[in-house]
Amino acid sequence: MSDKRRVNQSSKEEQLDKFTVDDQGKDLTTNQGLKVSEDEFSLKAGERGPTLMEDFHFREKMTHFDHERIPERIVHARGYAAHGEFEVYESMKEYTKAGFLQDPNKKTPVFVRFSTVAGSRGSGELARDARGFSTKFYTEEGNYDLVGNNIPVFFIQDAIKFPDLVHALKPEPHNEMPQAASAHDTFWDFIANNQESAHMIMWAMSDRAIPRSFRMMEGFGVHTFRFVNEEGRAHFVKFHWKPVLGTHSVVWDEAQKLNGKDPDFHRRDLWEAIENGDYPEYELGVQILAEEDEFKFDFDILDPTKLWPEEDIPVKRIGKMTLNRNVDNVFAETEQVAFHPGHVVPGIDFSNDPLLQGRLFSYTDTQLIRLGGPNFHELPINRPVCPFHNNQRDGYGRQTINKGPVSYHQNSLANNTPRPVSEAEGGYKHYQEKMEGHKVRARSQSFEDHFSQATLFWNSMSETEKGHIIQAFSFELGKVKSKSVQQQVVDMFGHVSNRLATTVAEAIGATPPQVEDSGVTKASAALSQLNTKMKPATRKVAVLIDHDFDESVVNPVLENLKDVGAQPEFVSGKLGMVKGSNGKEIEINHTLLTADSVLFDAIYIVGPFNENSTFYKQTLPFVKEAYTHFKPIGATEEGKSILISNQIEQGQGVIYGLEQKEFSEKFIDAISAHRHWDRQVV
Ligand code: HDE
Repeated sequence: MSDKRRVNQSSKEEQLDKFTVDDQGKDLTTNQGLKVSEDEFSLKAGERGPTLMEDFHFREKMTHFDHERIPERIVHARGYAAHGEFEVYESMKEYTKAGFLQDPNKKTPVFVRFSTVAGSRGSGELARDARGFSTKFYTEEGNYDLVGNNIPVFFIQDAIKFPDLVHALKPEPHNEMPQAASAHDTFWDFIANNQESAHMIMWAMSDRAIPRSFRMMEGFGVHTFRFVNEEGRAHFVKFHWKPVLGTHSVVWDEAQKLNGKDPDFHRRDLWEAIENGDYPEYELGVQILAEEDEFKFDFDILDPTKLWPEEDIPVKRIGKMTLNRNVDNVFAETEQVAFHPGHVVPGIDFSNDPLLQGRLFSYTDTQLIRLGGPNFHELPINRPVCPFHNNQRDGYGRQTINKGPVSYHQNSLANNTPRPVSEAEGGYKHYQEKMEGHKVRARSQSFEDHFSQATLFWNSMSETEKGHIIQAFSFELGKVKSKSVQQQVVDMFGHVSNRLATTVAEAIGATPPQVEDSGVTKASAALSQLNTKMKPATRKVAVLIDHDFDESVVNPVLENLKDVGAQPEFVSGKLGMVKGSNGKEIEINHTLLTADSVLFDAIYIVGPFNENSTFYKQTLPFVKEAYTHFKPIGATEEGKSILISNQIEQGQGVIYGLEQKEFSEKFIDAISAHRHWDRQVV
């Protein structure tokens, strides 16, 4: 058992321990347990002769290797996960009987996988894309999966269109380009011809699609679900995850550079935070709606292209999830975990959202091909922590040894066991919603307004965020080759905002839209990231430093940064130690060859600089790039020359020339602000 595991012992940890093996220090054997005496040379007929068939060790080793890969997920292939726990703040008894939402003293183990949607398993993590946010709660009543995204709405209203959407989004089949990108003809052709996507596209073109960190993004269950209480009374519910660090993003130029400098940027960020003990935290929020209020809104609550404005239906924060342990093995855990929105527990039920209804089929189906058969629930990461018994048998890779002759229901030989359990004893009972209607292939009229909430989103953005959305559209459509598709998209978004569509039309050489926008004037403050929490904690600060740095100034600043949880990392011309003016030694973490400004949240320019040195010459563009990405920059008296050479000393969020205490305060404020959008870009 590893040390990190001891910190967080839970029923799920104990279960995983039984399957966890440490090979270190052990003898090498075959899979049959036979000790192996030689693992470098195959068995040959003579030293220079052919390899022999009877070399079972070679055959076993090679065969296993040949079969190491499984199909990647058709969507959400690139993902990363961690273990943690969830605690509810107070009993939710009034609304739901779900066991894990009753007792504030109970900790429920969770496993969370974050992902991008479009890219392959090896793609860069900073793609402009929605992020998956899937949580498996290992409750005492069975596994509950909340399989959400970091965007609260979706592209389409009916699951039957999902294969079309994904075909259009994925690399084009004739040349398999572009990877992990929506900036191409088929995607935008789909959008223009399936205009229910308008609202989701507004989110996908916004900063939400390029998060700074998995730790700094919201999660949403997207669909309307149902809470059902002990008395059988139901409420509609929407689920939210609210990150304790706030919701923050990078800028698009930075995202593209990060994909080259560190395509693992998001997983590394999550992994390192957990290894450092900076456990990511998210509050679970719910919007609750009485059944009788179902028709009180100007949108249909079953329509997954609509959100419930938080100002109209407040988000009640009901608990907290903490991610506190990295996986031991990415394949066994992250890759083999199988989520399914249909994994529910008593007290949680579905709505008739036609997108959700289709998902309830797709997820098990996909695991059958991906994980190779119907026994994927036996994989350690997927096993519930409560017992499970039924008459399902056999299939590829079956591990359970079910005893006895009886594997059918009803029976007398085993006293009709395993037996169905009444609702009172915890048996799941579907909510008895009254249904009537004709069998039709149709979209409800109440799903036909595609633009009002897209405009609501646009209205809710700050000027900076609107600018980013315009840039994103101009980038994406700028990559589209078909003039007709470009024009169709401009015309479509004319319904959302004339200003948006006209500015984009100008940027891409299309004709401004000739349509009226939706006329919606409402805005929702909760949608703008400028209204999120601003904190310096876990922000990475590149300290550009060299020998003879002024310790009396620098040491207290470094202490102040650490006190608020910011993380200084030292960058210099060479690796090794640098010595301060009073002899203090600091170990350098990066050179300007191994680091880049895009890997940091803030820059502290210390120096001193020798103007002829390579370090100085490389520092100038490093700082300038951070400036153009609106990042906070602090400088010592010696570092000031870099600001002046780059002509950025007047910029917002550029801090220098103050006595130490005031400098620290202002610099920390600048770091908390995340980015300084009012800056003139040089
Ligand atoms: Fe998924 N989705 N999805 N999806 N989805 C999958 O299941 C599907 C949708 C989401 O980390 C697949 O195991 C259909 C909405 C996440 O392992 C597949 C439809 C939302 C993940 C599938 C949707 C999601 C998936 C592929 C339209 C946000 C990654 C691999 C009806 C609420 C889970 C897999 C993980 C994965 C089908 C739409 C979120 C093919 C048919 C809406 C986070 O089953």
